[in-house]
Amino acid sequence: MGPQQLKRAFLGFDLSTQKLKAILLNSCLEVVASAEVKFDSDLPEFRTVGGANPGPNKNEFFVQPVMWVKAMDIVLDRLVMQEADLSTVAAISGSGQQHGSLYWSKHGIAALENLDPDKFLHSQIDDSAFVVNRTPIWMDASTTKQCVEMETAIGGHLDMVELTGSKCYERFTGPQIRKIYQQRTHAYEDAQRISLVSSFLASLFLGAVAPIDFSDGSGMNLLDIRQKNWSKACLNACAPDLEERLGQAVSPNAIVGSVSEYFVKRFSFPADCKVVACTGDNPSALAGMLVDSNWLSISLGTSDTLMMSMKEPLNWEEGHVLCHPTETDEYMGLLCFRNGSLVREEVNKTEAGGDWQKFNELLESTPRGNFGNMAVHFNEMEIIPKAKGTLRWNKDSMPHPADAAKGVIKFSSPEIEIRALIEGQMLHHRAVAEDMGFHFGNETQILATGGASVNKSILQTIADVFNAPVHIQTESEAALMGAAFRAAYVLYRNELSEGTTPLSYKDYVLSLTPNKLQLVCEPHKDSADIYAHMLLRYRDMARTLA
Ligand code: ADP
Ligand code: XUL
Repeated sequence: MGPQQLKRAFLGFDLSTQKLKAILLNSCLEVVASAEVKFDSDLPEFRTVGGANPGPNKNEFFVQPVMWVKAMDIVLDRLVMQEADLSTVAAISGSGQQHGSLYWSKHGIAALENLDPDKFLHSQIDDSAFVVNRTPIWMDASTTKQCVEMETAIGGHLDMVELTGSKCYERFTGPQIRKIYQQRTHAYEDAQRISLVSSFLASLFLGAVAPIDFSDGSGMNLLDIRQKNWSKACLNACAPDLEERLGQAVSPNAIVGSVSEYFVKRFSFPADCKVVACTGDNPSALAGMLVDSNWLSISLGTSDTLMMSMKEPLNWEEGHVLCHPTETDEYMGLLCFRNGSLVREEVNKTEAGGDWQKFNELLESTPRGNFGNMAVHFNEMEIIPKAKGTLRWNKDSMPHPADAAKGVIKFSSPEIEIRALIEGQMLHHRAVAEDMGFHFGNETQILATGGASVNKSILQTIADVFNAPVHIQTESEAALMGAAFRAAYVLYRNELSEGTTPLSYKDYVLSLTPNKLQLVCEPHKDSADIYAHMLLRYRDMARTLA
């Protein structure tokens, strides 16, 4: 590395459900600064709960996009207050919660292209920048009708799976766009461009609407994941003149341009600082994990997600196959469970006064298997299976229709409630992963990331239920790290002289920084027996609710 390269830094962002976080890495990919803005507490004027606003109708959830713009103003100021030297940032990339869609007005695009460095972003990219100022996000499950219509139009759900890697899911962007087109036709017609949350993040830095990348684009039911371009059949099934609103999709390994003058003048970014295509939070987390194919990644954020690499796209009837964020001829499998941290938080509040330490003491004070007490908590409509409700069974409950559906009203103690919740969640994740064909064997290793991965008692339950060792990384926020690593890697590839074979993403990152994996929990010897039996019972419970 030359002296100039030694002074270079890389900036990553994660615009997730509950917060916007930034991280600055030096040329050895070590963290030198970070800052975050939590939507509920730092921006109370938007009245979000867990980063989202419930909509007027059932199963609707949205965000006012200007909240995210304001968060960007604040997070950049917080980085500057830490004396982060932004004049050395050679490349930026980002991760965004998947599926959400933003609808740019003509005025909004003009504002983005002509930002005045003396003013905040949010005073220029305000409500009028978007024709829909209640942007639907991934928690929205209100588009069942549009899902059916899109699948029918292209020949059924199996064709949708074959083309786009997923059957139609309510939160996926295609059905969401179709709902806007049907219910707010004028707004759709006025929308000049449509961004995903990730490409919106890139757009802010670029000073122009940035392209959508293949990997996050795979969460829309619109992209042909093999051809890596928009499927005409899906576009036609969704809304008219959609291709011009989406723009051409690009590889996640693309540089989409340099930062706009606004960032050069206001924050002293170098004028040639590159903006690397931003991607979805789950692909970005996979990029941040740097692990082999025998690893199952479990992200415990607002949603719980399971991720794995795939050489070939399998046709999963449930779950999702996405274009891989770094190995562009490969794929990734993704299972998303909606009832993750927010349910754990709620039970923590009612059973342990909101104190995680107490929650853990109670969890640890009960034996594995919980005396046969088990629970399913689908507080909001779950994604797989599509079911809502709570069900508790004790050791005597039987999978007979009358008895099963009723279950037990409440368990006899907080510790039993807590263990039933955590074991139930993890049994659910394991059952679905197995149904998708993921094989758990002696070689299986688990990497846990996301907010709840700091909780060792929860991780021990994961090790036991999955009967596999659980590891964490020193930096628990894989999506954020993935964003900054990708910025560095894509710049490296771009600067290679012609004819040189680039290192793979993983080899490049690991040549600069070791993967700081830490083994935190190993399964207990009796786990395989205990949970094999519970897994069968769990399947009966989930079937009862579905
Ligand atoms: P997202 O990326 O979806 O915005 P995070 O990955 O930041 O979310 O995770 C946030 C969640 O982490 C919170 O909802 C909170 O419940 C959970 N969390 C934070 N600390 C703990 C803890 N000690 N034990 C369990 N969960 C925790
Ligand atoms: C994935 C999904 C969520 C969001 C928010 O399909 O809906 O994981 O990406 O994290």
